[in-house]
Amino acid sequence: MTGRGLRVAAGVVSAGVILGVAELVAVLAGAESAPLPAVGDWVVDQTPDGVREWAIDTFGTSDKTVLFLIMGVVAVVVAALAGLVERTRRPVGSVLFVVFGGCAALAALTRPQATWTWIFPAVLGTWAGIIVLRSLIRRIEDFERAAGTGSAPADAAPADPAAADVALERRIVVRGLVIGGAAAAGAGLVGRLLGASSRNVAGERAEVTLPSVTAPLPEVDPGADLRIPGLTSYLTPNADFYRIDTALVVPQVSKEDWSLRIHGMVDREIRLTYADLAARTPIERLVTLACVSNEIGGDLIGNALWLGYRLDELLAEAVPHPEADMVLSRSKDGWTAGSPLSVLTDGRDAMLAVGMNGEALPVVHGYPARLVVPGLYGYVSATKWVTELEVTRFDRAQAYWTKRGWSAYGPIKTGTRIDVPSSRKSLTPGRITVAGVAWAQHRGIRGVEVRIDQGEWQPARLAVEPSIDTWRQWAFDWEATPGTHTIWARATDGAGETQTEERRDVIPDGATGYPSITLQIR
Ligand SMILES: Nc1nc2c(c(=O)[nH]1)N[C@H]1C(S)=C(S)[C@@H](COP(=O)(O)O)O[C@H]1N2
Ligand SMILES: [Mo]
Repeated sequence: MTGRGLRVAAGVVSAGVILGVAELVAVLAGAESAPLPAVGDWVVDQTPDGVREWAIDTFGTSDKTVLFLIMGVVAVVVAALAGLVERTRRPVGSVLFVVFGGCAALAALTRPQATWTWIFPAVLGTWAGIIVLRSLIRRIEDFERAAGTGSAPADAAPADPAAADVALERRIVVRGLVIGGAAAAGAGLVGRLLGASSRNVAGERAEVTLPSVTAPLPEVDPGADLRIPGLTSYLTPNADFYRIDTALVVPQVSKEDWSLRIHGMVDREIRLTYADLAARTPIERLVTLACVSNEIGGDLIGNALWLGYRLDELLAEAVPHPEADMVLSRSKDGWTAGSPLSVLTDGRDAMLAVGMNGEALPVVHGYPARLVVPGLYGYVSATKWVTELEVTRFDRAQAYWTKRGWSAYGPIKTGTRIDVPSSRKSLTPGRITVAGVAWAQHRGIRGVEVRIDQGEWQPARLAVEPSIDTWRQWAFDWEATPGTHTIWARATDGAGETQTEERRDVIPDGATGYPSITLQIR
């Protein structure tokens, strides 16, 4: 390896030391305070809407992985550069580390849940990285002098570099690189493992016994599932439930530390602990959650049995002021949603949920507590890891996505999806069952119709609807004829309103338009 190659390696190893040591310090300070998650979170916050949508469009739910990959590449390039420019007497590379380390510390400080201790991972990591960089560069300069290359001052270079010296100096550098690299990897790994085990709440969650409900729901009517192969099941198992959130590191909130504060425009501020919930009466409800970013035909929608506590009761105890019209819910990681106070208190089963399909909430779905509001898209209602309800007004407060161009109000639009048949299957003429799900949460589904090509709209048969707050399965038997056919579907809600045909994108308040599939029959 030449002096250049060794310098690049020295830069990368030292940057590794920064990140590794930072991970170790973050065990004490908090996982999200480490440079990668802190900068990643900051980038997510600052990304302009256009870029954000492009990223979500292009990478879908792997957008977080892509972000970390890009940050990794940037880190390696900056580190290599720092190694190349560092000199014992002109520590330009170290200065570069200080600048980037400082940015990481600032990014950590701007996180909503940050305390001042959040600067320590980046600061101590950078300090360790610079020590390693300086010591490696000293050895590389010795090597460069011995090899008679590089920019080491000529007066210090031996007049006649002996080949043996060069080999020896190189070995010293390589040994330093290996030790530094091992230390970086070791610190990073230990930091990650310790961090994961010390804060991880998966174990505690597994031990939770949900409260029993005095008025349990009857078993879900088997008629809710048409049992057609390929058709989405009425209840979505937790493991298959879509996940959407801005959290790069899943918040780990212990029920022992959790509390919910209801404050703002209220007569009586309330703080509830998890233990306090035991004295309250829980309810159990079937509710279909949907994401405003769900495209026509998309799968960002799922149905579960939620167990929780009525929000109207909780809010009534706080006594909201008559001028208040919004509840700004806030999560442990600082995300916010703004829900109309009127919707939360109009008698529908808006709840502070602690259970999902008979288990404690999965950690990614908001353990220990989240909001579930029938009829509102998740971005304006379904706050996971919820810790605060601030009673306020729409003209005073803006929630996370509203600041980024999405509508302040997000009632769920009536929609439907065609699940079967799959257009990838080879299909032959004869009877084919077309089936899917339709939803109009809190209004219910009165009908679904299907149209083949430019034919008449024909009614589909409907599964049992156990609750107007959930989706409803439908099916249509079609006598398929040879050729290429396009099949359309549309739903009508419980109020008799049919979904609009007009195709609109998900931003600002949800996609519209009829779903369709095109099939080859032969
Ligand atoms: N803390 C937090 N809660 C959140 C979000 C988030 O980014 N952070 N995203 C919301 C959005 S946009 C949706 S669609 C739902 C998704 O809930 P799920 O991941 O349990 O399906 O959570 C909502 N709650
Ligand atoms: Mo969403």
